[in-house]
Amino acid sequence: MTQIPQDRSIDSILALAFDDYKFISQRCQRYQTDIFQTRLLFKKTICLRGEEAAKVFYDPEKFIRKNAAPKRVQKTLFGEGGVQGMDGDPHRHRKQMFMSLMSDENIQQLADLLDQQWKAYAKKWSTMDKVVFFKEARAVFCRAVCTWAGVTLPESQVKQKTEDLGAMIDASGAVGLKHWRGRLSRQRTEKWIEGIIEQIRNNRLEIPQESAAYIIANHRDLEGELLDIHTAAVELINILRPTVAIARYATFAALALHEHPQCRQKMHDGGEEYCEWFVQEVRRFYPFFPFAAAIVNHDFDWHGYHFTQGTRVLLDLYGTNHDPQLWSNPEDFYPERFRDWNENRFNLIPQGGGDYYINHRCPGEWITIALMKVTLNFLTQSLKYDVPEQNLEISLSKMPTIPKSGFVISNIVAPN
Ligand code: HEM
Ligand code: MYR
Repeated sequence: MTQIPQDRSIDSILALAFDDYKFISQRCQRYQTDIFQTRLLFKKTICLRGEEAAKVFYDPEKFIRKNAAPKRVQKTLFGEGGVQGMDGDPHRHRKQMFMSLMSDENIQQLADLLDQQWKAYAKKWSTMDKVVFFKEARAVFCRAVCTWAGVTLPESQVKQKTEDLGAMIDASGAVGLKHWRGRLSRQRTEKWIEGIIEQIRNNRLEIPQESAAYIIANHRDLEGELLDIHTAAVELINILRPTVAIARYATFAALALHEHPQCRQKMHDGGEEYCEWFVQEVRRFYPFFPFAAAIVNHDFDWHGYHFTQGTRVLLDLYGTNHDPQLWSNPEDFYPERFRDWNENRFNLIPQGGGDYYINHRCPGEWITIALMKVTLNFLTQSLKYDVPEQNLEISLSKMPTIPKSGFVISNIVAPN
């Protein structure tokens, strides 16, 4: 057996562990390896990067997810009792519930709702001096997804609900006040959504049978039981929160258009195909979900290294998307790289890898791509705006990160 390279530079320093997108890849570079061992959050942790690593990481025989996410992430981002921490047949059954929402027609409906919201917001912005695009985008996505999912969202509550869904995301890698704000936002949101589930079950809220809220409220587990009300709420929030999270990619896309103005013309000339490359490049290039976590299910050997049952393993998603062995000039933003991309399930993994139905790969990846396309069409074909002087720096030691200014736009002209 080869000894797994050891990194002793830190021992469970939370800030470092959860606060740097380059944490894993820098050490891989330093030790000339795609695997090393360290201590994070007081536990021995193996860090992996790259396509081969992703292939083994997504073998459900070798890795499980129960208790893989730190409690602080469960209390804020994921919730407790949801699909992210499940394994085996119960996981597959729960995952099927999410995948059943992802038909082309359903996704198109959400895309249309988002387009309507963008255009309504553009009208409002045209009466304002300037707006912070990221903040506005969150409300746009929140309104669209609540309507789509069958979740009643009174006008008076849009601001609070948007902030709460956003705060859960912002808290996921944070410590201190931001973390506690995220916990509170989750508690408040769970209470709200539990009420919605209850209303659906008591026939006090009539919503379409194909909507997410209806399907989740009526989902039965492998024993034929309805989900308990808290778990149902956690899963419905697992639709709402990540859709609001797409506002971050929308902001990165707007930034990419600003920093690479030649892409606008290409978007116009290149149609659907170029737009798709652009979306993929935004998802590859910008830092968002840093790594996925799992636990070794039973002892096994891989590439001469020994993995011991119970060890926590992190797969570097951001690092794999920037792996020089997979991507030429990975630090360049270059949508055309997707013209002859050697596509497989383990090389472009901003939303996880492997199989949607069997693994923990994000079931919302098609929604994400569709909604980013709507956003790009809106930004390039409908909206006119200026980008004033501002601090657009993206800190890689903040998780999750966003351009410092939130991307301010001004002199906005809405489409007719
Ligand atoms: C899982 C990222 C959008 C629902 C995941 C995972 C990542 C991810 C990295 C975990 C992969 C793993 O553990 O192996 C993102 C990003 C998004 C996004 C960056 C864009 C903003 C969405 C959307 C939805 C969604 C739009 C639903 C409408 C979920 C669910 C899981 C998941 C339910 C858990 C799947 C499972 O455990 O089997 N996502 N996601 N996500 N995502 Fe997303
Ligand atoms: C979602 O809401 O599920 C999708 C987007 C959330 C991104 C959050 C990024 C930071 C996560 C840090 C902790 C990861 C622990 C496994």
